[in-house]
Amino acid sequence: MTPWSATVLTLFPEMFPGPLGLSLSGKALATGLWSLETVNIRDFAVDKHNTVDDTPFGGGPGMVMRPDVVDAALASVEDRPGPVLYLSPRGPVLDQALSAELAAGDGVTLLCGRYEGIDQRVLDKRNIREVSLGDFVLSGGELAAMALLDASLRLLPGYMGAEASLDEESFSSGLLEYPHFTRPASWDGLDVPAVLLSGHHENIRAWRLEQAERITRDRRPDLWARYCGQEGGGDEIAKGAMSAR
Ligand code: 4GY
Repeated sequence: MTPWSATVLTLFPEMFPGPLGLSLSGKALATGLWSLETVNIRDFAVDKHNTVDDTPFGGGPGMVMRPDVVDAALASVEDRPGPVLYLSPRGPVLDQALSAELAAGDGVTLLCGRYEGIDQRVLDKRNIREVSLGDFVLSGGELAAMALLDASLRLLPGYMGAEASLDEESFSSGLLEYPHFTRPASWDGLDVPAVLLSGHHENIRAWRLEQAERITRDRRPDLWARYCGQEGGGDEIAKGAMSAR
């Protein structure tokens, strides 16, 4: 089968696969569930010094990535499947819905900026979507690209071991996760909630839903409001999401 295709345009291809080469994502890469191609933007430089940046028009600090170089790099991967995304704090924030949408497609191309960013004309000409991880500034898009990839990769069919299930976790339900416990049942004078030892699956499901709702209400009023406004009643969604394996 064709692997899910990740293409990353970067000035630092040596950063990849990085952490994505380890653990489940590394296994999935090795077994061909997904493929990774890095494109070194510097390979598309046109002068003898392989220049990729230049000073900003209008003045100010730092350097800007040259439109001709970045455009040539993008032209070299035009036939890759999926959308082209530019990792930038200016974009809408990545969420589980976009991660799932990307995972359901054939792949993604990620454009990683450095310095002060990329000449706006390339982004405009190619109508490139921007996606943000949140309201902070990284030194470059690479770490954000890895995080975005990780969030989609783990949703690929066949990524998880048989015992692990995604559909009762945080965000598939619109709720934050309920608390988790493992052995020993009593540790350091702290006991695991008795209901979890009861073997009463309906009570366990109800307790977990109640906990997830309380934590979401207390910590993330924005998620709580959305959850309460969900079509067809939150109960059904939550019940499905919280159902025992
Ligand atoms: N936050 N979410 C982010 C970022 C680095 C200079 C523009 C973020 O996604 N990416 O901070 N990226 C900057 C580096 C060019 C992107």
